[in-house]
Amino acid sequence: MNKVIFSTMTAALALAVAGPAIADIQDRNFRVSNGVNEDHPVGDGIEAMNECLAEQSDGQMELTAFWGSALGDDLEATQALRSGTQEMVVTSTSPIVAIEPALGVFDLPFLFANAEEADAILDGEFGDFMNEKLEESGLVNLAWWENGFRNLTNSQRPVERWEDFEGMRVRVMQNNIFLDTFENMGANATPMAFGEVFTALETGAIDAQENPFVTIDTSQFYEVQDYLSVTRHAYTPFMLLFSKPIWDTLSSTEQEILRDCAIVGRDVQRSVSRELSDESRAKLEEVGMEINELSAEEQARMRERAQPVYERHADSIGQDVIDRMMSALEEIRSE
Ligand code: KDG
Repeated sequence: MNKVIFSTMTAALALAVAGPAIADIQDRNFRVSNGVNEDHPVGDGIEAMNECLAEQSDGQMELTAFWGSALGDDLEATQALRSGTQEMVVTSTSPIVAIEPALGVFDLPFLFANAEEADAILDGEFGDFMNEKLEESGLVNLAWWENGFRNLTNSQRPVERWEDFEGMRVRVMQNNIFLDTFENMGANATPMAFGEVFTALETGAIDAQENPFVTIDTSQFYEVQDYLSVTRHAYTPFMLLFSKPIWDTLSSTEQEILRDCAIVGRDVQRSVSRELSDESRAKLEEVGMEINELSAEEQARMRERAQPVYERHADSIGQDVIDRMMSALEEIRSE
């Protein structure tokens, strides 16, 4: 008889402990949008995050993804989060500087030398500092994912020196720093939402665009571009943003599960992004793009040419933000 009482009490205690956690989780289906296509590494990150959510919420929480700007471009989707009419978006930082100008620090040309630096900055104190700013704008950044190092494609000629940009009609993200960077090189820069780029290249409305190899591949830009110049002129992070008005209605258990699974998704997304980058570069050569690597000397000349952009945009970004970034980078580089 004692054994029955003991096992009953144990079961009751277990339920009492687990109960609040399960009760804290409701059936949730969060919409997440992005401008790239599902075969981009963002798709792998979302899949990994969904598996984690299913496991941690006993199948009660899941993401439904919308691709190719189906719910609007980066800025439109992010505004929907702020108004509480959409739950999540995976967006580059660049188009969101209209909401949080400090994000413009990531657009400064040649800021990061490699992905390791980017990870250390984004996953460290600087990333937390930026996340606090984003929350003031109604956005919860669950994790920093990877868009990647950006390279130029065009339909006119190889770009081997900054002077080769002269007169080239280059699409840039909707961001004054990118606009200034390419105008400063002599290009005719046109700000444009990502979802419009393929058609603009196809019709000849623009000559060029710039994105990581993986995006050039998965968005089929190789079908309408002949030349790929490896410039690595900027590293763009992705933010996995959640609507703060909706976030504030979730239980702490649900919020913790979302944060944990966003990190699981991040690690998969970054890993696939870096594995696929080399494969995409090889594929772009196989399908006939003429690829040139900027020499270290020419990259240094391009970097030097771009320096005035830092001074011109210090006020809009915030000199304190730039100083914080530079000292964080200096610390990483001295390790
Ligand atoms: O949603 C992400 C994409 O739409 C976009 O940010 C990709 O780097 C990009 C670009 O050039 O707009």
